[in-house]
Amino acid sequence: MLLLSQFLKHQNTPDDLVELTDTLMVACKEIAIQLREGALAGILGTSEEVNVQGETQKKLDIISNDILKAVLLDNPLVAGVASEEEEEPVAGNPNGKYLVTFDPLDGSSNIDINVSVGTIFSILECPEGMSGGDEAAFLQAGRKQVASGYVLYGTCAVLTLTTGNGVNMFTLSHTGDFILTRENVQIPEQTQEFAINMSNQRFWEPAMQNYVSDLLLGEEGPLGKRYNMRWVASMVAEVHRVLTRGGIFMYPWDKRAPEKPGKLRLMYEGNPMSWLIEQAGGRSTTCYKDILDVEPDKIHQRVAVALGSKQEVTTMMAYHGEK
Ligand code: P6P
Repeated sequence: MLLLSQFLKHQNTPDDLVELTDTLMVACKEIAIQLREGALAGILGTSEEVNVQGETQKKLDIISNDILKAVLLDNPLVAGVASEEEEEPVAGNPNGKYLVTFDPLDGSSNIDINVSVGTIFSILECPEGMSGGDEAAFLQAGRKQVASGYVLYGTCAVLTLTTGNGVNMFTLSHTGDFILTRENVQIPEQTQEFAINMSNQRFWEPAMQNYVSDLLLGEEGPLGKRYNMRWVASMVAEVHRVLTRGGIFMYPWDKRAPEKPGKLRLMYEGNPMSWLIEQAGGRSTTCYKDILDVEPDKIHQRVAVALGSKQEVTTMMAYHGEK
C-alpha cells in the first residue's frame, strides 16, 4: 500500500508541493468528518448568508471554506488563497511560494439529499513580487497549474490528483491515510454516455441543440450508436465518473444569462478539472477552445465546459465548427 506522500515522492514531486498536498488533505479529512456527521451535528441546511455568486450558502459551504482557509493559511508555503465563497483572495505568507484556489464544497445543493459532493482545488505558483492577496497574482491560464484535483465525498472519500505526471486516485482509509488505489488513470477515447442538464435545452445555442438531438437519435441517427444519459448536478461526481469509465460532461453557454460565458467557474472548477481530463487522455473545451488556454481576467469568471472522452468531445466540437 502506497501512501499519498510516498507516491508523490516516488514521482519526484518537489518536497514543498508534497507538503502542501498533505496540508490540503488535512483540511479535506476534516471536511469529510463534518459531512459524515451531517444532521447529527446540526450542520445541514442553509445559512442566512449569500455568497459572491449570489447563491444562498449551505452551512457546510461556510464550514468547509473556513476549514480550508484556516489550514492552508497556517502553512508558510501559501502566499494566498481564492475561494468560490470569498469575494476577494485572502493573503497568506508574503514569502509563500504557492497560491491555492478552491471550490470548498462543489455540488452543495446535494448535501441535504445525501448525494456526493466534493472539494475542488488548483495550485499555482505565486508570481515573483506579487501578493497572494492580489487578484492579479491568480489570473494565470490553466496550463500554469502545478497541481490540481478534487476530493469526492461519496460512498468513500477519494482524492484524484495530477501534478503533471498523469492522474492518480487515493482512497481515504479508516486510519485517516490517503492510499493509492488507482494509478495512471486513462479515459476511454469513445463513450456512449453523456451528461447535461436537459431542462436547459431550449436555451442552448443551435450547435449544442443539434449535437444533443443527434445523441438522442441513437443508432438511427448520424452518430450511429445508442447513448445513455446521466445528470448528478455535482460536477465532481460527473468528472469522477468520466475519469473512471469515460463519457462527455457538458455545461454549455445558454441564453438565460447571455452575458455569462457559462455557469461553472474557470479558476476553481474549469481549470483544475480540465487538467485532470487532459492528463488522463481526454479533452476539455469551452465548445470552441481548450479551457486550459483561456486567459482569465477575473477570479470568479465563468466558463462553458464540455469535457471527457477525446473522440466524443471532438465529435461535439465538429458541430461547433472545429475542422
Ligand atoms: P444545475 C453545482 O452547483 C454546480 O456548480 C456543478 O457542480 C454542477 O455540475 C452544476 O452546478 C449543476 O447545475 O443547473 O444542473 O443545478
